[in-house]
Order: sequence, then structure tokens, then C-alpha cells
Amino acid sequence: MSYRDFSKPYTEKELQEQRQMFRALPTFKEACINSSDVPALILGMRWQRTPEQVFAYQEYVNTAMGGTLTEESFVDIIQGLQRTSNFVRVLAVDADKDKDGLISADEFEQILKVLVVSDPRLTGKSYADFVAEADTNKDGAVDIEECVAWILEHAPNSRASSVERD
Ligand SMILES: [Ca+2]
Ligand SMILES: [Ca+2]
Repeated sequence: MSYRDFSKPYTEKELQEQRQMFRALPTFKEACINSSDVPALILGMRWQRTPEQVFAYQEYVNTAMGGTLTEESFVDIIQGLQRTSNFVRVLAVDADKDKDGLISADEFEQILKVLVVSDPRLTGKSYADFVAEADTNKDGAVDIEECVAWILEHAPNSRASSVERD
């Protein structure tokens, strides 16, 4: 099974398939699922997440949504993921000024300037920390894909900026 590329918009057909997948989950009842189905849901979305992240979403549904997720919220979430991913990708590609596909220290500074506006906790983040956290294939450099994944994980509020770009 391959993971979905969330930079691509959902087609009507794919949205229908996602709704059917949602409705086929074990706890589905009256257009809602229980938080216990969140791991199966993330699998059905083909969303690349660590077990810790899956657990965090489950906790989020439990604490912020009263333990259930509605089908309409689910559709909002997957479409929101696509918009956020597009914004973040544009940000990373724009920042790569020398177009070598890698994010250098000065290119990272440009990205950070944008991110701290919505995520002030990132203020003062060093390039060394960024490389340590983002370089998932451990080749010592951060490419565009690694950068996109890092932003989505470490700057959750970048979602707000993506709405302004719609
Ligand atoms: Ca570069
Ligand atoms: Ca790398």
C-alpha cells in the first residue's frame, strides 16, 4: 500500500471512496465513528503517520470532539490537509532559491520568518536542530519533501496561513 500525496486535490470519485471507507468502519453509526476507529481511519486515508501521531489524533478526538468524529468533519479534515500541504510545498519550493532541491541554512531562515508569524514557539530555531529533526533519510541534508514533512509536524498553525492563500 502506498501513502497518499496530500498535495493533490481530491477528485469527486476519491471523496466518495473516502466516505465509503468512513462508513465501513466498525463503530460507524448515525454519520459518526468512535475514537477507537481513528487508527483504522488513518490507515484508510493512506496517511503516513507514526504510532505516536495516531495516538495523538485519537486523544484529540476524545478530548476536543467528545469521543466521536462526524463524517462531515472527516471530509473537512482531508480537504484541509490538502490545502495546508499545498501552501507548505509552495513555501519550501519558493525558499529553495538556488533550486538544488535542498534547504540550506539561509534558505531555512526565509522559511522560519514565515512560520514564526503563526507559530511563535519556533522563534530562534537553529538550522542544526532543523536538520537533526527533518533529515529522515539521514543523508545530512534536508530536501523539499523532508522540509514539507517537518513544517507540517512542527508548525501546526501554518494551516491558518494556508486559508489566506485560497
Ligand atoms: Ca537550496
Ligand atoms: Ca535528507
